[in-house]
Amino acid sequence: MTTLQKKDANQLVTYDAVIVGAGFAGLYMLNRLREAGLSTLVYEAGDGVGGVWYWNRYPGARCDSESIYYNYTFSEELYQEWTWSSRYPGQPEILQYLNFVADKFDLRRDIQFETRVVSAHYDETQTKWCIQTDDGASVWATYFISAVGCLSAANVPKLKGIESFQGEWYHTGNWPHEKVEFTGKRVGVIGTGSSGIQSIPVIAEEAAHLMVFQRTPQYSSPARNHDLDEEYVQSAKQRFQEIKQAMRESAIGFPIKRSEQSALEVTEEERQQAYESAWQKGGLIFTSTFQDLMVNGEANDTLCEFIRTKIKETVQDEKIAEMLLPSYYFATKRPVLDTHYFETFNRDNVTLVNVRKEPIIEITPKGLRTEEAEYELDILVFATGYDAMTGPLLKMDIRGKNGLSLKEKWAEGARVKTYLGITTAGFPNMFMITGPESPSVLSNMPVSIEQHVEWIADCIQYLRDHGKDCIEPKSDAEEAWSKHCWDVADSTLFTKAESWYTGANIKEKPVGFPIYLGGVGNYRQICTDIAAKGYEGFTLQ
Ligand code: N01
Repeated sequence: MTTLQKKDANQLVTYDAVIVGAGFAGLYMLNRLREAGLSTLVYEAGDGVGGVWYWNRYPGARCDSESIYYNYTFSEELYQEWTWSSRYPGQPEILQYLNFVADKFDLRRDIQFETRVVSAHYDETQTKWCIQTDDGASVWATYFISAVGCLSAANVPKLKGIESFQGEWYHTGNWPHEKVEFTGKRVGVIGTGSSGIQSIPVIAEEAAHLMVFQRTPQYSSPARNHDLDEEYVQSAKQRFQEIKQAMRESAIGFPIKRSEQSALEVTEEERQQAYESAWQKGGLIFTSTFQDLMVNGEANDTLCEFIRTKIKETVQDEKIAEMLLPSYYFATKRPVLDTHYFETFNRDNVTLVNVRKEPIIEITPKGLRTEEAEYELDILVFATGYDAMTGPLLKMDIRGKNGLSLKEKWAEGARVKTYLGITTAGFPNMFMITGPESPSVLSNMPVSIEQHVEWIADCIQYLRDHGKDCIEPKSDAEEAWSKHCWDVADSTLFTKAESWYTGANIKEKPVGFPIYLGGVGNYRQICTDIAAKGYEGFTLQ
């Protein structure tokens, strides 16, 4: 559905702003900049809007933020017009929502679909970005804005022999638009993160046999999804302003109050009651049950043990239950919500393989070989995650002043460096929506996206009002922000696990912690204060 004519390579058009990506972030950024009167173009690789919700069509794909909070809040009219059907929105419904938004605000006419940005180079003499796309065309833009998301660079492990596989294989983040037929098939799923755990119970229902190749067992708890009743929906709509404000001022973008008690200062019975109540309610609420779960290993262990007991109670075969017991600190890898995940291992047509104990050696024409056996498969599903946060940005060849590439800049130290997670020194007039070192993936994404979009739009307005051509963070401000970001993370348990949060899931990637954990509300205040001080820490020219 390409609505814009692709530009001829010799016909260089100049835009005020070019945005990469037409998901939650790109759509709202476009709307804001258009309202401000900027000529704006969005490039989108897919043939429709939706971002991650366009690509992630795997069976069982569903968001585990509750639907009444997984919305834009910039338009009350939009909030009132749209009605979700279930507690957690399924992928098809989120995609419908984003299409509804695109139609309501007439966004498609400024989006060029089926076009991937391959490079963006800053030209110091023109103080503009030259952006090149995979159709060989180039355009100029004053502002280059990434809305590529944090989880859009799929990680397909480089396994020997993949090209020889005679069956079909898919990555969950690049799933076909047509239904994949599992009936009567021998299916293998590699990976037990959110995508694996959502898809495994659904595939098991259909497949003749399902092999689950697990490297690290996960703490997963019941989502307890259900249809929403009319009264609940109406009550949320009536409380729009209250919900909006509470999300914006909260710790992680949800209007949830965290307990002020330590898990270690209550009795064993009180602690079990708190965990049982959270387990029965469902949702990502465990870390709110006590204030010290993410900073105190002993406190965290009490929750880990609670969930391990639940797994043992659910899985009938003791040996399989044992294989499914996680041992890292809860939530230091992204906690998972499921619908009948552990119950799935009670089925006769499901086999669990521990690939930590018997590592995968290669993919063969017939299936997959570990150090102990060859497993014959018709379909192989890679639920193996993403090169997160920096991966989507570094897929593009982004070069700032003096030809410095972003890849080189972020490879030079052990850690990524940004100022506020929105900008990075040496790359003037480049903005990253939910970039590394912002709250991003450890917050409710639409809330964080709106905050960044509004901050960026206000910043551009400020530059225009003050006759400035460009903005760039100072190196010392960036150093201080990156250090602060790391110090906050390192005072928690989050840095103690090997996870995609730290980059440990990608072999050649420097390990760090490019997520700001200081809280969504606090972070918003920091960004607002910096803007109010005339963009403190930035050079404006
Ligand atoms: O990816 P993951 P995901 N051999 O990285 C394993 C969001 N999301 O797509 O833990 C064998 O979490 C890997 O093992 P290990 C959400 O933020 C949200 O599931 O590295 N195994 C792990 O088990 C989520 O966290 C929703 O040892 C290999 C799995 O693959 C994020 O996206 C739904 C391997 C990858 O898990 C990513 O989730 C879906 C190898 N070579 C996603 N390489 C909802 O809102 C990797 N693994 C519900």
